[in-house]
Amino acid sequence: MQLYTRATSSCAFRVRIALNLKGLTCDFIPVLTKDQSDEAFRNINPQRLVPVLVNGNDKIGQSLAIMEYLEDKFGPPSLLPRDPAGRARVRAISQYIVSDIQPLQNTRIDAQLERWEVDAMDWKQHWINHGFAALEDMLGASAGPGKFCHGDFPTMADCCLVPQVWNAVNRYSVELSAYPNIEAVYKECLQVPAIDAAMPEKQSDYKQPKD
Ligand SMILES: N[C@@H](CCC(=O)N[C@@H](CS)C(=O)NCC(=O)O)C(=O)O
Repeated sequence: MQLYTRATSSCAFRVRIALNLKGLTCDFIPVLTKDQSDEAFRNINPQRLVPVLVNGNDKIGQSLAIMEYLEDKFGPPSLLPRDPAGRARVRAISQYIVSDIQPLQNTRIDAQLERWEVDAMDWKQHWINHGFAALEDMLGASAGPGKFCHGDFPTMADCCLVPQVWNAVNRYSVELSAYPNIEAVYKECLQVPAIDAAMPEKQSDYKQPKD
């Protein structure tokens, strides 16, 4: 398998965690932001986004779709709980981060904010704090016992939470102590070797926080 990735891409970071948690080996192909608009990369992903996973004839974009593919294609450990309500909860947390929080910080948004002369840092802090307020409540409500987003094992929701929090803290100086549930799960996740190995700083193409 190959993963088109970038060390500081939070979306690729999700998939790196999922691969590690499932114990799957994969070659990483780093993609620079400036190369994503090239014709060559458009042939790999018409959306011009990372990540993209290639497994033989299967070529899959969108981090959630990739994680669901890994879940369907390969065996345990599973990134989803067994019960329908638990699976729905994990997917809801994941989708909230992937669809409602992260897109407002994306590179293409950045470029347009610059054209409109909007303070990008202020924008990002505002929308992350807005998203984290609800995420904090989601983690606190009906979670049942457990150290992670859902229960005592990392799930797809943790694969999404860790990169979003890493970005918030390391790039946008968001004060995590305002969100004790998020902070507790994040700290727990950092203790997991499979998650630690996926951190941006541990990647061969890590240079500086860019997107
Ligand atoms: N919903 C997509 C989002 C992918 C995405 O936004 N990737 C970012 C890096 S984290 C990217 O390639 N951004 C380039 C751009 O905004 O043009 C996913 O979950 O994979």
